Amino acid sequence: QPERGDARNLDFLSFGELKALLARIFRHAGASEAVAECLAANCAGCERDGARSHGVFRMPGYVSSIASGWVDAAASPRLEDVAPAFLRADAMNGFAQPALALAAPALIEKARRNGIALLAIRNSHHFSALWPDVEPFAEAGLVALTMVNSFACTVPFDGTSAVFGTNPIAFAAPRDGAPPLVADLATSAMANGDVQIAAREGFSLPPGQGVDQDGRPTIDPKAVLDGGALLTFGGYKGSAISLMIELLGAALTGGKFSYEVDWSGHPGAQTPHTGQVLILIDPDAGRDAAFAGRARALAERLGRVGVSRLPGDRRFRQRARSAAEGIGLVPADLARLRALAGP
Ligand code: NDP
Ligand code: PYC
Repeated sequence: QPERGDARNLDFLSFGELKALLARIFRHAGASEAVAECLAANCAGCERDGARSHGVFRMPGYVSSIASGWVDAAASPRLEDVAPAFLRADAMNGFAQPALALAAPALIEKARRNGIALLAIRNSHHFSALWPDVEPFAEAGLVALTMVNSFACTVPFDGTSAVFGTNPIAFAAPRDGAPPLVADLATSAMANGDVQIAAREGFSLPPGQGVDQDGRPTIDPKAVLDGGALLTFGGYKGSAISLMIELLGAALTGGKFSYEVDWSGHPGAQTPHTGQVLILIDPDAGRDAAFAGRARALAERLGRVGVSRLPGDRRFRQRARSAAEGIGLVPADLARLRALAGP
C-alpha cells in the first residue's frame, strides 16, 4: 500500500479529535447517536492504525450510501437467542458493527458458559476492516474468528466473471505478555479499497491481482474497478476460502450472497448489504489454561527463525506512533472531511 507521504506536509489530530469529527459527519448524514459513535470509533481506529484501505478515505462512501437510502444509519439491530451457543442478529438494514456491539455481552457469556459461541448477523452492511471486530475479544482472553461477504467483484478460480466479494476473514488470539495475534485479510488478491486508493493516487497494481472487463490480466486499477474484477489470492486455495465465507456469511446467517447484492436502484450506494459470522472460543474451556502462553511460545519461535513481523505488529506499531505524534492527514483530505461534517 502506498505510504501517505512526508509527515511535514500532514495535519495531525488526536484519536479523540478525529473520532469526534467523524461522529459529526455520521450524525450530519443522518446516523443515530449510537451508530455515529460506533462507526466513528471504528473508522478513526483504522486511520490511527494505518489501515488506510478502511480509514477516512471511506467516509464519502459511508455518506453517499446513507444519502442514497440504501443503508439505514439509524437502524436499531435486534438480537435473538436461538440455541445455547447460537445468537442471531438482524441489523435491520443498518451497519454490522452496532449489531455486533449489541450482541457482544451475551456472546461472551455464552462462550464462557459453553466453551464456544456463534453470532450470525444478517441484513447488515460492513464497510470496514474486520480486526476491530475481533481484537477486543482477544484482549479479554478469548479466541475470535469472523468472516464477511461483500459484493461481486472477485472472480472464482476457473470462473469467467465475478461471483465472490473480496470476502475478508480475521482471527484474533490472546498472547501472554504481548498484544494479541491478529490476522485480517481479504481473500481476493487485494482489498477493493486498496485498488481504489491506487486508482486515486495514480499507482499501478502488482501483476496477477485483477482482470479488465474482457477478462484480460491488467495492472490498471481503473480497469479493475470499471467492469473488471479481482482474482482470489493463492488461486484455487483462496477461492475455496472465499466460497466458505460466502456460505458462512450469507447462507448460514440469512444474508445475501455477494452476487445477490443489487444496489442499482440506489445510485451512490457503496456499502455491501450481506452478512457476517463471528465465532468465539474460550480457550480455557479445553482445560488447558496455557493457550496464551502457547501463543507466546509460537510467536517467539517464529522470531528465532527470522520472522520480524507477525500479523497485527505493523498496526500496533502505527497505533503507538499515532498516540505519540497524532494521526497525520493530508490537509486536502482533512478539509474534505470538515466539509462533510456540515456547518
Ligand atoms: P493486508 O494484505 O494488508 O494484510 C493482511 C494481514 O497480513 C494483516 O493481518 C497484516 O498485518 C498481515 N501482513 C501484511 N503484510 C505482512 C508481512 N509482510 N508479514 C507479516 N504479516 C503481514 O490486508 P488486505 O489488503 O487483504 O485487507 C485489508 C483490510 O481490508 C482488512 O482489514 C480487511 O478486513 C478489509 N476488508 C474488508 C472488506 C469488507 O467487506 N468489509 C472486504 C475486504 C477487505 P497488519 O494488519 O499488522 O499489517
Ligand atoms: O476493501 O474490498 C474491500 C471492501 C469491500 C467492502 C468494504 N471493503
